[in-house]
Amino acid sequence: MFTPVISGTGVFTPEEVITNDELVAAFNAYADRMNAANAEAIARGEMAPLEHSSSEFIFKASGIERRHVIDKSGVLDPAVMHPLLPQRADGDLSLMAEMAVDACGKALDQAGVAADQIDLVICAASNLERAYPAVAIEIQQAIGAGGFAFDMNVACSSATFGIQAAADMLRAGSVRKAIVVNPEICSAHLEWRDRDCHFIFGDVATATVIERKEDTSGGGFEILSTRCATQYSNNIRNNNGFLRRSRPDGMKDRRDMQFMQNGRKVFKEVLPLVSAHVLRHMAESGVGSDELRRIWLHQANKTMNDFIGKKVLGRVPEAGEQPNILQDYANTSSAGSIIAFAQNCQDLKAGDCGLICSFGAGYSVGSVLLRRL
Ligand code: CO8
Repeated sequence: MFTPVISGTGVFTPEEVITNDELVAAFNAYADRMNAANAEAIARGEMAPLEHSSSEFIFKASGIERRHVIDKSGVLDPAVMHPLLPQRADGDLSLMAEMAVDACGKALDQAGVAADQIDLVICAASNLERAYPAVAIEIQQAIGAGGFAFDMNVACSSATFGIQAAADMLRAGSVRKAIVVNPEICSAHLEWRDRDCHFIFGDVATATVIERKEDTSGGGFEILSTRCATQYSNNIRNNNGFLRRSRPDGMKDRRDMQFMQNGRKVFKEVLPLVSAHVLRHMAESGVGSDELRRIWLHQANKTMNDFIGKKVLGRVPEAGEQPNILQDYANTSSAGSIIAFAQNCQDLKAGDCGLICSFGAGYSVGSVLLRRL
């Protein structure tokens, strides 16, 4: 058995930023247009008017201040309300692969690994921009990796589930160097016209290089153990899929073809699931709360993270122990906990333990216990 080590991470951050104020101004302009266009139906009581969104609510409910997106022009145009992402020719690099190549390049540089040494590429994300060929295989070719590649989707837990898959293959010896990459174009499956969720997501890509311990020059993070768990729930759902066109109403603008959630229920049901999962994982691995120097959590909601941090550590986390990045990135699905890790791990000392944990649709929870080398 070999020991897997995270030796590098990379983050691709889109240049365009939407602040809460910009987002709310666009949403409110859209709501006003809709209300004006449907004034008679509203007056007859056949339709409820759309209510305004507010920056204060968004910050208070989520902790989000801004988000990066691939295209802000369409999202902020009240007549469009979605990103404008032109269809690319089949011979061109796809958008997910383009984001992934940038993140992979940064992760490989940090690890000091040449792309042609990689023999496993996992593209793990909440949604793939096409059914096949696998985006991972396109990324494999674009970066010049060898071996094999495949896609996987466990929504917000895709990165940790991908890390477990790669780490297990590394342990068994079937691969030598892996990269798990998470290109998340959440802006394209968010319903920007729904006040309840229009503020939640942003775009980003992260990449994580995993190698055998004996192949690294030190300084990485040994993967002590991983745990994944799932429990079926309809509370976070997106019905878009290839069956859409075969349904009689297939081409209609159906709300269920974008991200939908029952946020309150998710909040209440996922918190105990995650806390119990992490505490069990730590107990089984013989790592006590007092040994945990850092927790890099999924970035969906600040109150949620504060709660989980307190449960896991058994006290209110001190500043920096449980870093949040969602104020700058919003929820970036599977990439969130990896951004938090990538941007807040280098100050840990040899022997320090930390835990990456993601959770989301499915429901799904994935945790990765690490020790700094
Ligand atoms: N502005 C002003 N008021 C608002 C707004 C708004 N934008 N939105 C809602 N309100 C109002 C509501 O109407 C409600 O009013 P009333 O009390 O009169 O009914 C009031 O504010 C409170 O509403 P909520 O109870 O909904 O507000 P919450 O405090 O629960 O906050 C959150 C809403 C932030 C959504 C919160 O419930 C939350 O964070 N829940 C957990 C979310 C979560 O973790 N989801 C994870 C899903 S992501 C995942 O797994 C990956 C999916 C794939 C990625 C998809 C990419 C697009």
